[in-house]
Amino acid sequence: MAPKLYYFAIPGRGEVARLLFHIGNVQFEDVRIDGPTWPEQKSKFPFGQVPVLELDDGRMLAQSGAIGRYVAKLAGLYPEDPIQAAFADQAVFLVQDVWDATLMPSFSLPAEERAKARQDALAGKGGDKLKQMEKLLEPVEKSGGWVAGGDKMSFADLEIYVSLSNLVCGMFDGIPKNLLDSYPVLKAYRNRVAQVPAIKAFYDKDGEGVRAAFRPDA
Ligand SMILES: N[C@@H](CCC(=O)N[C@@H](CS)C(=O)NCC(=O)O)C(=O)O
Repeated sequence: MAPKLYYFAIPGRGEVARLLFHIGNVQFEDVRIDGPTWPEQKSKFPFGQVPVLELDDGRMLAQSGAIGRYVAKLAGLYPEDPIQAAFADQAVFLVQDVWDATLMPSFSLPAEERAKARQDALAGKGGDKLKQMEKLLEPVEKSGGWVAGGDKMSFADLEIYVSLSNLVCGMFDGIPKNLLDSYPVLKAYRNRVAQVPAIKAFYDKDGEGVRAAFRPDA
């Protein structure tokens, strides 16, 4: 049996694994949970959350970071060199910092206060984190290379690409769709990753709605 990836239909935290399976040409079942059926399904997952990868022996692997690294190894997108793997992780943890500074605090607020909280975050700590990401990616973008170093795209490039695309996909009030115009390095890098043929092919097939923001030059 091919592994089953459980997540909602949105890109969210499930998209990196979906892309890794696709790029690596590794068989999997993309189980897209229908929102209204979630409450009755929640308890079958280890921590009551998704993404979860059900392995062929029935074991359930939770946590997007663990799933991403496992599937990256299957797909050949996990750096073999330990230092490159560490730089890949450095970038992924910075992605988490960006997310924590721009969006996470707003989720605990009432819906009508979220847009303002996100705008304030972008003007403060969230914007600072995005600038740090620009600094990290500037030499990468200049050389046309990849964030772990070496000459090969890794799962960390996908993590950055997916998180930037998620950020501007229109799902989060207060985060403008043209946010990356203010971060030209991030914009250029995101667009370059989006042009990788296997990634472009994925969104040529499944690039409607919020996934339009994952296309090249979105
Ligand atoms: N640390 C977990 C967080 C997972 C998480 O927050 N999942 C959300 C969707 S993005 C979820 O399952 N929400 C439904 C719920 O908590 O009931 C990961 O990275 O996988």
